[in-house]
Amino acid sequence: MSKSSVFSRPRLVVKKLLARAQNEGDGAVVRRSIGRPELQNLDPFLMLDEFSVSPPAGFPDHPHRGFETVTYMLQGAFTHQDFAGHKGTIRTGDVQWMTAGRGIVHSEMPVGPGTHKGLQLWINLSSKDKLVEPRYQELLHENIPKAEKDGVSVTILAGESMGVKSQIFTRTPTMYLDFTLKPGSEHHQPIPEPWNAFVYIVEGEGAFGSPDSTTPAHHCLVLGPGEGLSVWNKSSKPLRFVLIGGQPINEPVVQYGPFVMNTKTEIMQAYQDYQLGRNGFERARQWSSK
Ligand code: FJE
Ligand code: FE
Repeated sequence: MSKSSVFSRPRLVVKKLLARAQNEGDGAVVRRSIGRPELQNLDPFLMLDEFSVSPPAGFPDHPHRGFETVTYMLQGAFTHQDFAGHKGTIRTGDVQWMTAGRGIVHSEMPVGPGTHKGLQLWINLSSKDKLVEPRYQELLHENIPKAEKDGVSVTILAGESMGVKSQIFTRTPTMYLDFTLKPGSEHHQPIPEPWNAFVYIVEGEGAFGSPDSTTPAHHCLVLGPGEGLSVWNKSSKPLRFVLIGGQPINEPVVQYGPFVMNTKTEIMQAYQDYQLGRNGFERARQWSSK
């Protein structure tokens, strides 16, 4: 018998949701969990998409303002190009942490044949950070900290696990952990008490919060309050999932597609700035990706 939990107040699953495939961008397919009508946002998170894209599909030229996008490749490669001349390719295991701040216009397209897969997370910025200068943090797979113990391996994109810390700077305090559990293994991960947190299952199946009920891939599990998450892999196959947590911002969220601000007036301003090429969108009018 597996012990029930090492936490006196374990975080239990309060909401379970299947991320069904839907079309997005230009011919791309995404499984959206956070950001779908039943789960509009989980402060500070606005969206989590598991994307699956084969050329010529992709996410052609589009703007962002007021939040961060975190793109984590699971398979294949994606090239981004933006209106300020930034260009880069991320491959399996690499991560791009983009602070859109006051404004980015970019394209995100797969490179090479086959199916390209990954996760894109949108993290809100607090009102004081919404109009910061855009910034990129890009990490190659080999430079992302990892830890392993007793059949549990973890890649630490943000935050800390098993005594290992990420160097990514998160304007909104965030943890982003990618776990793989071998059959028969278990893990108990502390999560800061006031934070919201959720799990997205990438592969296999696991028991989350309590050992008696299991959940398969492509499900999102919202965690309730408590000290941390206990997880068990009681199946005969590896279990891979991401655990994402963040400090709530507790401010009003007004979203219009790729613009996320605090008020309707600010949204109208963002839309106008984009249309007219002002306040951070100066390069938007004459630019297009190659
Ligand atoms: C977007 C429609 C979109 N999920 N996952 C509307 F498709 C997008 C968008 C993405 C996206 C991009 C990648 Cl690389 C991965 C994604 C949606 O680009 F921003 C809006 N507003
Ligand atoms: Fe984008």
